[in-house]
Amino acid sequence: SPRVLEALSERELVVVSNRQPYAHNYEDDDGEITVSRPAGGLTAGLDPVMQRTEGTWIAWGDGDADFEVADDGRVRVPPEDPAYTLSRVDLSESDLEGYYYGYSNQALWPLCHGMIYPVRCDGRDFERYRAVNRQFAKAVTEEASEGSLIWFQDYHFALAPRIVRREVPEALLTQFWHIPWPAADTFEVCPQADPLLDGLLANDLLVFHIPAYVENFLDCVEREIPEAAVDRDHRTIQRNGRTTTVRAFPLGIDAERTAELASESSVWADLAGRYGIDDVTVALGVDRLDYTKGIPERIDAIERFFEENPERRGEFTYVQNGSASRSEIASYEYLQQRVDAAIGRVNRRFGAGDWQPIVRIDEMLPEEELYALYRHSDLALVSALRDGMNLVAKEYVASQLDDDGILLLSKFAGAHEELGEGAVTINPFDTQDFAEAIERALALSAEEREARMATQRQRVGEYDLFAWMDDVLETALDCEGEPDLDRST
Ligand code: GDG
Repeated sequence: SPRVLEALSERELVVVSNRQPYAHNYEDDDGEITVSRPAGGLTAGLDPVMQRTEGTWIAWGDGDADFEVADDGRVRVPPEDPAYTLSRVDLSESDLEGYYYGYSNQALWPLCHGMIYPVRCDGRDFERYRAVNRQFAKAVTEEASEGSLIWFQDYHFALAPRIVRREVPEALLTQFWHIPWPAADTFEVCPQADPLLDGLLANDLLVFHIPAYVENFLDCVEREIPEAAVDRDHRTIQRNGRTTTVRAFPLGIDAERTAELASESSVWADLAGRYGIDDVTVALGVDRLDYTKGIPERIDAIERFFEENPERRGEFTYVQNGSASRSEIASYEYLQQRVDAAIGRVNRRFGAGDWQPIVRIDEMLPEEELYALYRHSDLALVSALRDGMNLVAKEYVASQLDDDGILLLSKFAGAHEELGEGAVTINPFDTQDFAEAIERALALSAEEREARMATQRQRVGEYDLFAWMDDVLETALDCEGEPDLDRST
């Protein structure tokens, strides 16, 4: 909005995220440098804002790959038309192990998804996490002044706001938490609960995807920090004379761009031929291979579906697109083996001739192919056991230019809040009902499919990435004076 852009022309915007918006890679053979484009939704969405406001982006990055400006880790981006500064924080192997693979992904990730079994809150990892948060905070304070708006992304930086607050007390601090916040009796297993909450409460504004996570967060503060005054009506927390406002704004996607990509259907024929899915009904799953996404549960439901609907064999294929993720961690390696074994089992059991019940695409697809797949899939299966939002659900909807697909959506994904109306809702833990839901979805009439998808597509188009960004930034600006208590949910 004009107000946000005007405000940001007067104060510097500093974004802090683990992943960097531009990566510079040396080509091995000729020593030439290639630059990869912004990866993924939020990064791609923030990039134009950064370009217009001349901000600074701080992220983990390999200092060796710098060009143009070396030594201090700073680079001007985008390379062809430099508009803002990318400042990279160089991390050692042991930093990464403790901070990223350790505390972020073995303590906070499972904990916030309510999965206690894989949680490892090792105090040593936490010390690395703290040290890396200090390193990022230092990079922030080198850039920021009292007037800056500092925007932390995600669970990698729960401690940095407190450190920054000490150095620049009057800066405006905000954080977006991309994953769920768990119930208080889950969070309390964490031995570092207090410093984590203390770090987050240094923000003026803390944003989650949906109201349930806000409520959980307020419960945790009430339970763990008795001296904090939690105002349930206004969703604010007062402590030591400072206020933290806590809000829910569900992250959106660039729906217009998605529709453009999906309309580019020339790649479909080639892709469908390559994977042998040209003349079958296609159900699609797209996930990082993560135990929160409910992939084995989905394959069990597919197996049950073929068991109970033998007439579907030979004419229905489930396509699983998923690249390996965080493989260094044992629970991820185990998941990958489990998924491989399950797919092998179903394909051996039902496969016949050229037809495969499950087609596995384990490479990272170029965007135009992913969007062709979205557009041409008859069903999308999103079966997360817990998911902060799940952008795949929104990307599928925004790609349905003919309003003829159906989204099967777990009620445990944040996206269900907005897309539940129109989706076929599933509980991924209920294999029998999940299998029947696939059959129910296939039986819907064209009119019914169209009505459901049109409702969803309207929502995703209206509350898109840019509407979301406006809400977050405007609310952050409001936090400076009296918070505007009416704007959000
Ligand atoms: C976290 C939260 C929250 C996947 N395969 C390919 C590919 N992708 C892209 C998708 C999508 C993204 O990866 C995955 O986003 P999700 O939202 O589904 O999941 P997480 O990675 O777990 O993200 C989640 C999100 O943060 C944002 O706040 O929604 O709840 O867990 O954009 O398109 N992209 C391409 N090829 C692939 O093969 N090009």
